[in-house]
Amino acid sequence: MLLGLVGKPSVGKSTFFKAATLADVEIASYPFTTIKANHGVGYVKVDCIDKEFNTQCMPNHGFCINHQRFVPVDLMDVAGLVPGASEGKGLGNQFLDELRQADVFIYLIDASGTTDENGKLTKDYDPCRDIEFLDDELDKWYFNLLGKVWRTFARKTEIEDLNFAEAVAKQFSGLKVKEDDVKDVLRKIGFSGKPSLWNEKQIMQFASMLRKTSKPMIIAANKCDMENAKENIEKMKKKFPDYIIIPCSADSELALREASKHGLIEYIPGERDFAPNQVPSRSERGLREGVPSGEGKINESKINQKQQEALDKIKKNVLDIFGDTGVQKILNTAVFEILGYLAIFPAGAHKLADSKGNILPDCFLLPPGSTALDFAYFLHTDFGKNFIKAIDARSKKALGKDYKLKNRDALEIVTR
Ligand SMILES: Nc1nc2c(ncn2[C@@H]2O[C@H](COP(=O)(O)OP(=O)(O)OP(=O)(O)O)[C@@H](O)[C@H]2O)c(=O)[nH]1
Ligand SMILES: [Mg+2]
Repeated sequence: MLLGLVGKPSVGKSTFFKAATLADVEIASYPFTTIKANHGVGYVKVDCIDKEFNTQCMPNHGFCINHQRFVPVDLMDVAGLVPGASEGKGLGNQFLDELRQADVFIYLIDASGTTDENGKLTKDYDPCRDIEFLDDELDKWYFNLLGKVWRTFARKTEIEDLNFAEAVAKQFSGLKVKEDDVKDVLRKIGFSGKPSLWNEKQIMQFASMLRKTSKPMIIAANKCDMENAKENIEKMKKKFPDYIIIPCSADSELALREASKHGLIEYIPGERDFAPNQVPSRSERGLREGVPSGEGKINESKINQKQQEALDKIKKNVLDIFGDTGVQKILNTAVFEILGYLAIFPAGAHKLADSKGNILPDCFLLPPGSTALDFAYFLHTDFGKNFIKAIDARSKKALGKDYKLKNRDALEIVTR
């Protein structure tokens, strides 16, 4: 699964990417800092099932803190997109081709209204305009890809009497267009007449709807830590009631994750608070080292005053107002709510460890509608071919091949 970050220059795409992946990427306040795409691994957060089984998991991939399991997902950060990109403005939109395989787009918007449409510093810019032009440029990107081959392609499907939806899905499989998506779009637009005879406006409408279906999106209303952001977010929500808009401060999340990485604080991504990570007080150290202390407890925080002030600001301007920094919520909403993926734990009905003794080593993300048999095939083709039943590790009940998986299922696959 691939999550693609798109947005105009200087909105914080690379900051979001870095906060989510902790990869070393360039971040700067001037437009077009990123030219070459960044690829990395971020994580979605799942309530780990280890707690229910009274144990501690040992993940092969990702990690688990306080029974919160962080499952890897691929993220991509690309160059900034400006209005007129389809006509070659800015860096054009060719770089979007790298995002053809994206399953979902995260639109980064500068909710503070302090960057103009080209990513330059300004005042009182209306962020709603960014949503409009991004939609427009992405539609044009699809239109250009479809339009180039449309007449020849459509005529061929008509002459050869092919199933149109299937043919479209095949032709544009590089865009992750699925047959059901095409059917859905065709039903909604209800054009009569042969597709080879559609006019430009009709092809554009089709391209736009196909884009929205095959690349659903979520809006990260970034820089929510800044003045005016809250008002602007309300405005965006009012103007685009059908869009999922989540306030976000990528910069704050980055600061928290880095502080946590360096042992300054204890912070679990997505939480509404963090705690100072204190070195043992002198009295504790004294006791441990067998030296009588005689002193009261002295808290020696590792955090210096400047760091403390920055953390206080994050708490006051972001966490206390919005509940979290938004980064983790955006990744989770994209994967579990928009795409409807399911987190599934392979687990023996009577043994949670694998052959090496690792407890609940895996948690996999499966597409919506997956069945027990799909899960078996996902694990190994031989498991699929030789499938007898699945066993629910919680209830120990047997489940047939058509059993529809539920989020956080723990299953053993029994084979012949
Ligand atoms: N206040 C605030 N500033 C932020 C936030 N996120 C990013 N920034 C700042 O915005 C500027 C641009 O950030 P980048 O991450 O480089 O933006 P980008 O979208 O990747 O920009 P391009 O690569 O040029 O397209 C930097 O100065 C960041 O520090 C945030 O949540 N709050
Ligand atoms: Mg960048």
